[in-house]
Amino acid sequence: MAFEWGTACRPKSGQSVSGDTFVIEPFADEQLLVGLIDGLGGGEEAALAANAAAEVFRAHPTYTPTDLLQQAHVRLHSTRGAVAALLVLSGGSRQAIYVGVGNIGAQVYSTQSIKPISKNGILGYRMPQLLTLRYTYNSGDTFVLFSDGVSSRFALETTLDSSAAPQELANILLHNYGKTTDDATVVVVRAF
Ligand SMILES: [Mn+2]
Repeated sequence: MAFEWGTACRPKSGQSVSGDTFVIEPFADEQLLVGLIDGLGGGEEAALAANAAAEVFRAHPTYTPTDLLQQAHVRLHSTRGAVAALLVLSGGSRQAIYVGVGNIGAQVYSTQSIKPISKNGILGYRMPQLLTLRYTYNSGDTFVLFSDGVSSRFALETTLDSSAAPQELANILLHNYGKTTDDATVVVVRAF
């Protein structure tokens, strides 16, 4: 098993549906497609947009992140739009590829300097020039993707146990850093 993961998600206070969603799709030989999507606004309409993007990503995990985001951009024209980040991990070569559009956070716990950033934009409305970031990771590195309903302050927290089991870490991050004023989602993947 090349990857372990955990996820935690909760809707904005007072909403029953989250406008955030995620994709974790193993494919090919020890590869993993990880996606986090935040539909604009909240509730059902936001969920509709986020789920449309998630469907595109799940349908073709072997496509490049750039192709997937372009496809989602077209697919989301008739929706509220969404922001999204994609991470592709290759277990054999320990390669990580990251491409993000809009405000999705990425924090990587590694001895390597892996600091993914996204370009401003909105799938369905305004596609930026996509930036494909490539890294080599170490066995045991931990990748955290989070929506803007989670405060990025956790990345500065020195007492946080980033080596905790992925599901435990996802729960802790959502509980301690989730904002009640927005949908909040954390995806944690440990790669070996
Ligand atoms: Mn949000």
